[in-house]
Amino acid sequence: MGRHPDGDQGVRVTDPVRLYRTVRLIRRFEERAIELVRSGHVVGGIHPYLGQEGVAAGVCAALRPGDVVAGTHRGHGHVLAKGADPARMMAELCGRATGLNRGRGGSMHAADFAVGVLGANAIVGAGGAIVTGAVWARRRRGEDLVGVSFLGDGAVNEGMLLEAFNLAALWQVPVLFVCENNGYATTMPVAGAVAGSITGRAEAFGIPASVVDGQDPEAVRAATAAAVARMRAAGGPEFLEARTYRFDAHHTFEHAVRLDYRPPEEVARGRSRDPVDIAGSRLPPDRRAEVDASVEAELDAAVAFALAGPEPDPAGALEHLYASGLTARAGGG
Ligand SMILES: Cc1ncc(C[n+]2csc(CCOP(=O)(O)OP(=O)(O)O)c2C)c(N)n1
Repeated sequence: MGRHPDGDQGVRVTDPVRLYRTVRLIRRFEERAIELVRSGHVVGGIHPYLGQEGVAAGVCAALRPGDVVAGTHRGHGHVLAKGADPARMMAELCGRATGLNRGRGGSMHAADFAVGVLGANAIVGAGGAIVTGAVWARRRRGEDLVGVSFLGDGAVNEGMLLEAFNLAALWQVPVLFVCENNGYATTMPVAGAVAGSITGRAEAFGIPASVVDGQDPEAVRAATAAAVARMRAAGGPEFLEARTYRFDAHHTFEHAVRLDYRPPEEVARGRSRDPVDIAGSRLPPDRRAEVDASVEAELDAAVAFALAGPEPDPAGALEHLYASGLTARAGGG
């Protein structure tokens, strides 16, 4: 992450200013993206990451540029925290040719290999298998890296994730599985879906597991740094359950169709522990105001860049489907 106009140079990754800036950037990016959903520029809606920013920011602050991450359907924060350009990410959400993936991935499939983002992913639990395979293959080629799979509490009941645990443990692949336990999978509470415990899933495969306060970005950074240091030394996987809360809807469709599945007192309690304020309280007020202004300027430019970008040419719809240079043809044969 070397693009922050905010004095990134020479700032250590543990710098509270940098951590706060990432949390604040994700918060305001999401709020801007919701405005663009409402104005019709983002078609189909998004899964807002509001409230969970401390997890992506804390985890990615403990990684190296060459490490890789796989995100989820609620993945904007993961992509931004690992260092993707917010302007190109916003353009991707708007389906523009200037987007990270030429506007073909959109909100749930944004990827940026240049900064180690293997992709957000609409398939619940898929990221665990993708990142385990990618890290295993690249380490066999002699590369020194670790990986992170972000996943929701809903993913812990997916067979694919358990298969990934098995191979990561068996082959000692250094992947940190980060479960963002926000209490719900869509409208299903964890207590109604998860037998046993979340950490117990990983422990059953001999994967060391711990729990962290996901609303405190510095606590997440410290827990990740400790896990990653053990993984780099010993090689095997680890599991981190970050207890967090989703401040907004499961998906922006809920803004139109109000669903009644979270008691108002619970929502108020969840929102009272805001990662933006927790990280911001560690900065002098004037420094926090400077960061806020610089984030706002960066996002003004990002939205302008996104809306100025052309839409992809429909004539190229079948390009970029195959990696080997093969081209697709419309119709059979
Ligand atoms: C394999 C699979 N099953 C079901 C779905 C539909 N689906 C989309 S999001 C979601 C809930 C996921 O909950 P969780 O993993 O807790 O993440 P959260 O939405 O809370 O961030 C489901 C079931 C899907 N996308 N993929």
